[in-house]
Amino acid sequence: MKTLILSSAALAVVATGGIAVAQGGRMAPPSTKAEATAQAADRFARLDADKNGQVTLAEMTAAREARMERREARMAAKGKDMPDRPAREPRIGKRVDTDGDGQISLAEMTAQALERFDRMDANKDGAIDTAEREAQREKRKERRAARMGE
Ligand SMILES: [Ca+2]
Ligand SMILES: [Ca+2]
Repeated sequence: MKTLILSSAALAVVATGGIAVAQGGRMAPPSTKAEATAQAADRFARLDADKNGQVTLAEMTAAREARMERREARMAAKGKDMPDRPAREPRIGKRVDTDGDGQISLAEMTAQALERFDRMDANKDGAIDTAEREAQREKRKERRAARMGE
């Protein structure tokens, strides 16, 4: 279970490539499109604090700050300091905000989740199998190593 938690935290970092959306950090990567859709809906519900059906940059920033605080509390409970990492500012990327209104709708968030799913689903059978998951994990490691080396 521990590795699972770690890998979904890593996924959250990767996800910031498109949108700096807060992932809970406890969600396993989706195995099916239905799961990917459900996770997008979950995430959307968490982010859309005022429940108006749009996620604004302010809502993303608030979610990010809450996440950082939770992480800091978790680290403190273990007697550790937060790793000194440059903070990524939340932003609403054009890749997810496809209608360009500066907010993210549920449809936009779902579309992005499915797009990511399709990228992982190398053999296009509509499911992410272990091999595909492994491949994704490797890619993630490489990308992270590249970032750290910057
Ligand atoms: Ca909202
Ligand atoms: Ca939009």
